[in-house]
Amino acid sequence: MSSISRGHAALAGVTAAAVAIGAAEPVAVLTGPRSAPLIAVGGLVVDLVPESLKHLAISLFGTHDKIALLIGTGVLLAAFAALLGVLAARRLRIGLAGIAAFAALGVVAALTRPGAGPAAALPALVGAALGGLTLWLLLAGPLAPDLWSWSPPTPAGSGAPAGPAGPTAPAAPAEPTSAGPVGGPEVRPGEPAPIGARAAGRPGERGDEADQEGRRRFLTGAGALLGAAAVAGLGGHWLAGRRGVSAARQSVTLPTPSAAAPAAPAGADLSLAQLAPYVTPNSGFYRIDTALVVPQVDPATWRLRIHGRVRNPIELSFADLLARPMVERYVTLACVSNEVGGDLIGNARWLGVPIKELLDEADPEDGADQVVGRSVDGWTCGTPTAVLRDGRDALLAVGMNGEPLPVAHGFPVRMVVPGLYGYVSACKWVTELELTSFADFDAYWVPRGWAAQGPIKTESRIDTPGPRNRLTAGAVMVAGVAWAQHRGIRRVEVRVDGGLWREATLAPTVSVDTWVQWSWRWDATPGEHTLQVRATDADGVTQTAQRRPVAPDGATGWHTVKVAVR
Ligand SMILES: Nc1nc2c(c(=O)[nH]1)N[C@H]1C(S)=C(S)[C@@H](COP(=O)(O)O)O[C@H]1N2
Ligand SMILES: [Mo]
Repeated sequence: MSSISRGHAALAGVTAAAVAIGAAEPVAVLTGPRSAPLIAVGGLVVDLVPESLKHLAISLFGTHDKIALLIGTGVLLAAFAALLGVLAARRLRIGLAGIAAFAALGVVAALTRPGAGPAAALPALVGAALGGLTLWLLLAGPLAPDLWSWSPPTPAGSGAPAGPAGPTAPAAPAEPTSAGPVGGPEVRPGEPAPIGARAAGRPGERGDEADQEGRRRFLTGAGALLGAAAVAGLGGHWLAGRRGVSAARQSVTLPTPSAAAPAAPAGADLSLAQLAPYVTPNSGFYRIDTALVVPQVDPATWRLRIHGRVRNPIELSFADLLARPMVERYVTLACVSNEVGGDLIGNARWLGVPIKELLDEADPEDGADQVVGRSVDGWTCGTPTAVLRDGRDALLAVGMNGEPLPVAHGFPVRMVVPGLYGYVSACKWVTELELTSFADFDAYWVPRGWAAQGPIKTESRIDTPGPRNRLTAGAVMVAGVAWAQHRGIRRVEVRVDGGLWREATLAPTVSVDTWVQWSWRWDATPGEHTLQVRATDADGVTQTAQRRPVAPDGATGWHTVKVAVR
């Protein structure tokens, strides 16, 4: 048994891990943020979630679980590192082997990220080398308290191990305690002495002062290394941010559209508190993607390839794209993971080039019924070729509400297709449109249990009143939004307590491609009430009451809100 306490050994392990992760960050500034070990492994986890754990994928799909994933990974890593430190205090080789195993995982994850070059292995390798060095320094090198014959006293009366012997120390004697004999552990012949025990077998040679000096040196060293790891990690993170594309985004001047969006008609926005505004501001627009770090795509080097089963492959630069006639359109984007009543939906004014014109030039072969949009980070979506060519305003968008696309929303170029859920149409950071067939290729979410075809379902939502509002009897404005992109909304109805359906007033809207606000004046009576809403699309099809989950192709059911009136 080592004379290093488990706590100190665990601290050595955690310090080594922190140094490994921290040192990798500045390297990742050069090799790309997705090659940083935590991000690379996290990304691998996101992509590899097996079908049997589909519910997990579903929750990842629809929510902002990225931070939770990274924090969870960090906590797990710290626990492993602590354990590794304890093992390494007995046999340094075990610790180094553990670091090598983690490095291998980091290297594999970084190299298998789409678009990764061999340099992506560097952050994990450099991190592992410095992590290993740290472990040696603290447990066997100049910072190791290997001459200790002292360890913190255990509670009075306990000369026994402070806790159950771990699996790492079967039948090993307790750590030396103040009550126990001063001296080193027995070393069986043929076994190398545990680290930290080498010089500890000579009782009486060292006094308390030297022990405390060794302990101080170890803790100071660990603290300094942790500090250096934090500086390297945060500094690297900061540098990576400076290498981002926000400056490039700021210097983009959007062209004037040759076909401007029709002005939103007066009254399209009822401007009620709690009611979603007709146009969603960029800052409040929902964000859904699998990217653990937002891709930073430099417009100066951006290229779009239109290739695959086409007679005339095309390659465009950002300048080429901006030089083409641009149209501006309001389109309401929706996520397939939006629950009934949910807010994964937003309406924006998009500026871009009609995809139809580019496809006409590329001249797809017959049978190439799928256009696969591919993002710089390898994410893919599959859109029916026919939908992109049927005359709707499917855009390669560069502008959102009068600004260049925000980086998180796909800068410099993304797809926007009215009528289809985002996962089959709205590729952000798009760099490729590949013509293929649905029979030949499954895009990102399809093998993960989501439908290959994703037309948006007719839905409606009550925004006001909310379940927590204090309502008083009398006139209450009930209002919300309804959408059936590219078909349009014909009618919205509201009912109270399962009574008769009452027709709501529809606000004017720009086109069939956006949501519409609706309102209904309710003469509220005291008591508990249930409000429900349903929409009918322009084809005359009424939203179904049947409650279905978001997977595989979008939730259905009537949004229901319970309110109390005094
Ligand atoms: N590159 C990339 N594009 C993507 C995704 C993604 O994970 N990666 N997610 C899609 C999904 S599921 C939706 S709903 C929309 C959301 O777009 P937004 O984040 O701009 O609202 O982006 C789509 N485009
Ligand atoms: Mo989505």
